[in-house]
Order: sequence, then C-alpha cells, then structure tokens
Amino acid sequence: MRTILIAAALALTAVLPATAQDKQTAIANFVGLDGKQAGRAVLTEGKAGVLIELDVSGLPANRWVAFHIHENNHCDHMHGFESAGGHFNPANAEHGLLAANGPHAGDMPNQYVDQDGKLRAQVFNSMVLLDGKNGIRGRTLMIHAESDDYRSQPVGGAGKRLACAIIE
Ligand SMILES: [Cu+2]
Repeated sequence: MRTILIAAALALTAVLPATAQDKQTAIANFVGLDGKQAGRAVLTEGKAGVLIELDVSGLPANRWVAFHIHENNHCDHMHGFESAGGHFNPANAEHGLLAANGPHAGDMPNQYVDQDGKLRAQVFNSMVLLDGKNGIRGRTLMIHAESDDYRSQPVGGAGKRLACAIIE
C-alpha cells in the first residue's frame, strides 16, 4: 500500500508544471492598464542571476521603454500600478544603471517595442535571484511608457506604468 501511494505521488509530480515545484523558475503574467492580460514572462534562476524571457503586447509601437523590477506584490491597473511601489532596491542604492551611486537591483536596460506593439526580449539580471535576500519572487515586473535615462532620480524619467506582472 505504501509503495502504491509513493508511486501515485511520483506520477502526480510528473504531470504538474515545472513552475509549481521547481524553485529555480517562476512565471509572471502581465496585465495592461485596461486590466486585461497583456503577456507573460518566464524567469529562470542561474548561479549568478535570473534570466527573464518576456513576450508582451499592446504597447506603444516603435519605441524604447523602461523595464524594471518593482518591490511590491501588487498590480492594480485602476490606479496606474502605483501599488507596485518603487524599484526593488535592497542595497538602498541610487537609481540608474549609469548612476554614480547606482544601480537599483531592479534596474534593467530599456527594451524595444516593435511595429506591432509587441515586446519580446531575453534579459539577464545579475543583481537578483528568485528567492532569499535578493529574491524577486513575489515582486513585480513593470514596463513603462518612456525609456529610462539610466541616471535621473528616482526612476530615470520612465513615465507611466503600462504593464505589470507579479512574479510567482
Ligand atoms: Cu519602473
């Protein structure tokens, strides 16, 4: 009987998606300002950081936009995603990949939205992991309307928040 139970548990484990039990990966579903699903990201932890593969649509075409990790576990489109809080910044640094006293761990390079309003990218952030002290699980990915100037405080002129995704 015991053997059968173990076999059943193993079989169940095999059919669950990897994200449900594999601590090395996470997913994030984007919501747009209209409250509708706008895309998703798959996050995979490596030894030195997290690879973020994202595919988002409904964005302003043909432009560079800021892409950050924000600190809170909340995407409220009714209030412009303000509830996601500021950038993930465990080291209490200044904002900006090129700032003298930066960057925030959640700072990442701008991404280009194509002519169809789609953003597809693969970004590696070596300042974070999925879990633990610099962990981003339970935080948010954010895409803005403007590009990040990588220097000015506190958000690099990134403008409106257009799409938000909780990392889970
Ligand atoms: Cu941001």
